[in-house]
This record gives sequence, C-alpha cells and structure tokens, in this order.
Amino acid sequence: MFDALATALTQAYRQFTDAPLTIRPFGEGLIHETLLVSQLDKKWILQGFNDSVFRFPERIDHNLGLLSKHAAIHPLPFQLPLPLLNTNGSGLTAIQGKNYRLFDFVDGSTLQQVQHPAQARMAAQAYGKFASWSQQLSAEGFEETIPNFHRLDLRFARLQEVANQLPNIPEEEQALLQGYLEQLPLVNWYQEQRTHLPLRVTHSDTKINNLIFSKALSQVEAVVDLDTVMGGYLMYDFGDLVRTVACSLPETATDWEQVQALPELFEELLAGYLEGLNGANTPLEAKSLLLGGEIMTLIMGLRFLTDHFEGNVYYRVSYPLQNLHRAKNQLALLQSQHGHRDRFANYAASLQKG
Ligand code: GN1
Ligand code: MG
Repeated sequence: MFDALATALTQAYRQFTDAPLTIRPFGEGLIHETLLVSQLDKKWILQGFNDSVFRFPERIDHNLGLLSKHAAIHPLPFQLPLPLLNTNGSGLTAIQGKNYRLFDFVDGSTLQQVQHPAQARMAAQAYGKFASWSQQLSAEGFEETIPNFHRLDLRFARLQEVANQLPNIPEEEQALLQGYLEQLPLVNWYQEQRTHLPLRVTHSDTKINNLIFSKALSQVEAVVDLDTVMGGYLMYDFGDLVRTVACSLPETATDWEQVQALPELFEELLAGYLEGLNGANTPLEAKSLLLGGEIMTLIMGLRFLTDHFEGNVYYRVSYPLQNLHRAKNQLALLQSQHGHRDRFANYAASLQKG
C-alpha cells in the first residue's frame, strides 16, 4: 500500500539504506497523517503534512528555527523533535503531490488518558518547564502558524455565523448550539483577560498525547507537535492539559452522562504546572489558569460543532456525526468544570499559602 512512498523516501533521505521499509499508520492525530516507518531495527515518524490547515509552512520553519537555536544554548530536560532534512536540505519532501516530514522516532509511551495522578503532575511539570524556558524568547519574534488559532471570541462568532446560514437545524443540535451560545460570559471574561495578560511563547496543543513518556512512564522524554508553537497565553497551555487530563473520559467518548471533570487531577496539574513554571508567571497569569480548562474546552467544542455544521471539512472523523458527538462531550466537560470553580480556587489559594 505504501510501496511508492517507501521508494521515494529511500531516495529523498540519507537516513535510509537499501533494506526494505515498512510503513504503517500510527497515533491519534486529527490533522496531519502520521505513519511509522521502520527499517531493520530503526524507526522514524513520517507525517503527511496537512497544508490546508497549515497554510504557512515557512512560518513553522521560522518558529522551529528559533526553538532549536534556543535549545542549543539552554538545553531542556526533554527532546523537542524537529523535522529531519532531506538531501535538498529541506524539512518538507513532496511525494506524489503530498508534502511529508520525517522525524526521529522517540522511543517511549504515549497516553490518551493518565492512569495515575503522578503522571498528571509530570505532564504538567513538563509543559510548565517548556513555558518558563520559552519565556526567555520574545513572543513577537514568532509567527502565527494558524492565524487567530485560539481566539475564543472569533471561534464563538464563527459558530454563530455558520449556524445562522443553515436553513434548519435538528432539535437536538439546536439544544447543543444553545448550550454553547450560553457560554458568552466566558467569552467576555476571556476578552477582558486579553487586555491584561502578557503574550508568551506557548505550545498551543498541549494535549496529553503530545508528550512522549519513558517506557516505564517515569519521566517525559519529548514534547512533540510543535507546529502551533507561537504567541499565546499560559492559560491556553494549562487549559488544554486540563481538558485532556482532568476528565473522566477522552474527547471521543459518547457516553456523555459519564463525562466529567476530575478535580483531584486538576489539582495535580495546577501544582505541577506551577512547579514547572518556577515563578516565571505574573500573579494574574496564575489566576487565569483557573479558567484555562473551561476556555480550552469551550474553544474545542465550538470548533467541533462548527465543523459539524460545515460538513466535517477540518477534523478527521471516523463516522459522520463524530464532530457533533465531540461537541456534546466537550460541553458536558465544560459544565462539569464550571461546577468545580470554587474548589479549584480554594486549592489555588492553599498552594499560595504553601
Ligand atoms: C488537533 O492534530 P492534533 O490531534 O494534534 C487540533 C487541536 C485540537 C485537537 C483536538 C492544528 O490536534 O487544536 O485540540 O485536534 N490541531 C489543529 O483533539 O487544529
Ligand atoms: Mg497532536
């Protein structure tokens, strides 16, 4: 199935010998196509690059260049895997009309959900460490690889616009849409925060499965998926971690009654993220983290529902109603987080007292 791809790869990269290559699908990404390539006892990750989502690959190159320079001077305790260069010196290789990128394979384990509070703590420490490390870089030097990626206000407006253009919306979907439109106060809070919060260099896709842990799950070996590293707020990175870690079920789950926030894991995340940050944040930023999970859950839900209304043009789906179902899942998670606001705030206050 991947024979032509294998032949083209062997010609394009000096990493390969003449031995046969095996290529198979890998991972859970929704945007790029991810493949595992093996040759003898060596492995790589091959990514079919999604150029309709990432329309400015040169901006990604620019940002990754800044990261790798900084990492050379200030090493991190984990890897930031960057695309390998082909024989033409480029990180992108066109094969059969599609662009590909090749990465060294980082041996380890990925998690779709944490199995133990210590893993949540470790994940948050790693992303917090990344944030304090990247804070030494100016966010203005980074280019927007996807314009307005986490602009909650614009995502909210876009859902309204798309819904308004639909001739009719089934009752169940109308109720879900209504549930999302009722989140306007959160959007207003976000807008208000934007006037105070400093712009940082953020990862912007800090799902738990963008970390590679060691095989024994005892440490973080790599932070991957660096295409959205750009200017953002700390609450984005902390929030996406809350969304994907402090939840009873993953975003694909369809038993919505069982979807809820897990405050114990939220607490591990907050403690770990602040440990990783090690003081590289303002008091207001620390406060903003408390609603970061709600903000990111809302953004994802808005985007899933918008994509459902638009006919699944953005996210990979495995069945036609999947984006609708993801949106239902995220609203349930959002409402559950809302119910824990006081507990989260009390915990943050207790941390501050030490
Ligand atoms: C996408 O491709 P993947 O799975 O790493 C998306 C994220 C969403 C995520 C939802 C560029 O990430 O913003 O959080 O799906 N990335 C892009 O699972 O849109
Ligand atoms: Mg990813």
